[in-house]
Amino acid sequence: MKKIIHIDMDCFYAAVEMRDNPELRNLPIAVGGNSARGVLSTCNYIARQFGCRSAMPNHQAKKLCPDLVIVNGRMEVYKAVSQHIREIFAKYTDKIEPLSLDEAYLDVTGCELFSGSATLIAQQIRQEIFEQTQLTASAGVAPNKFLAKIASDENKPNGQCVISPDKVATFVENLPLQKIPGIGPKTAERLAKYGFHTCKDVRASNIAFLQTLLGKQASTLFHRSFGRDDREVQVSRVRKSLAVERTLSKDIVSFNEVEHVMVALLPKLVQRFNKLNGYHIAKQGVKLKFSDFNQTTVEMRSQNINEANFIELFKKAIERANNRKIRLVGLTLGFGERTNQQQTQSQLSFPIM
Ligand code: TTP
Ligand code: MG
Repeated sequence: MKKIIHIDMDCFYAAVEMRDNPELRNLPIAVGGNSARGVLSTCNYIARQFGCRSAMPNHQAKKLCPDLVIVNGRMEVYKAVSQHIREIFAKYTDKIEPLSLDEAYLDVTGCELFSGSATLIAQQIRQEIFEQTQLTASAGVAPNKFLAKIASDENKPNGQCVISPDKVATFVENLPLQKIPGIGPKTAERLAKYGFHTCKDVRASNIAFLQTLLGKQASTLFHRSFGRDDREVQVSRVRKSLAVERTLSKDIVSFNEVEHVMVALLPKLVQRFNKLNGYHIAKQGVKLKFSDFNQTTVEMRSQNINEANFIELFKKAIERANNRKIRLVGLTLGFGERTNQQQTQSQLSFPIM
């Protein structure tokens, strides 16, 4: 039986801003860009009471909460804090899988501290994070990754939740399906139409029927509904690239349509890149998949995320369409050897979303 801790910082970017600017502490605040197209990266818990959420357009958030203070993000500070909390994790275990700047799985199965009590280890890690960074974290403690992740959300902010092996069955039974990572709102809605609301409903069904609704996802959902997850904590490897792509609901043909999709994908690429720590860009690339399922990629050297470069690359890629329609549009970044100087350059040369 494994002991997994999932740690997740509370309203991370916003918490850092409140820490560094005490005037903001009792106000509803959000972190985001100031551009007209801007969306919130996150917001503090005061703003959440008004309904503000991550990824919400600025103007919509302002409507819900007219006093909302939107501050610019400072990625370099968030990255430094992220590095700091990872150093704290490393004191407890070397089996650490970071999921983003503010979130990680820790496997503490072999850890002898506190007579091996994962509950007390999690408590201690959160306390150490608070003492060293003045920021709060929440934790989930469970026998596997899936349950630990759900648990860390249960008592947010500044709380923790333990699902001991004997509690797994009861916890999972009444778990709403949309709480399961990987089950998005649309999938949950589809499942609900067939009477699947909680894990109990899924358990009473079978993989074959679930497959007709979910395809490949069915078997995972079936196992999760019994609280089963045998995925190991993956100690992170060096990344060579990052890609975001979109399969279109309807095939497209024109360059303008491709450009339109690119504009929608770009903030996602920037956001995913911002969440990585210590990578510097060496290449930009694009990908098109055609209606016959063949695909083409074009790339160029680049040290930052440059919109004009993507446009040039798509112009080249679309020349290869030969009357085929386009079913998928993708953007990629290739990473090179890390040097501190280049890293700083690339961080400064694109907007923080
Ligand atoms: P989360 O852990 O999802 O959110 P959070 O830490 O702000 O709030 P919570 O207390 O619910 O955990 O994401 C961590 C950071 O990642 C968040 O502070 C900002 C950034 N982020 C974005 O930039 N865009 C997004 O859509 C999301 C979800 C997060
Ligand atoms: Mg968080």
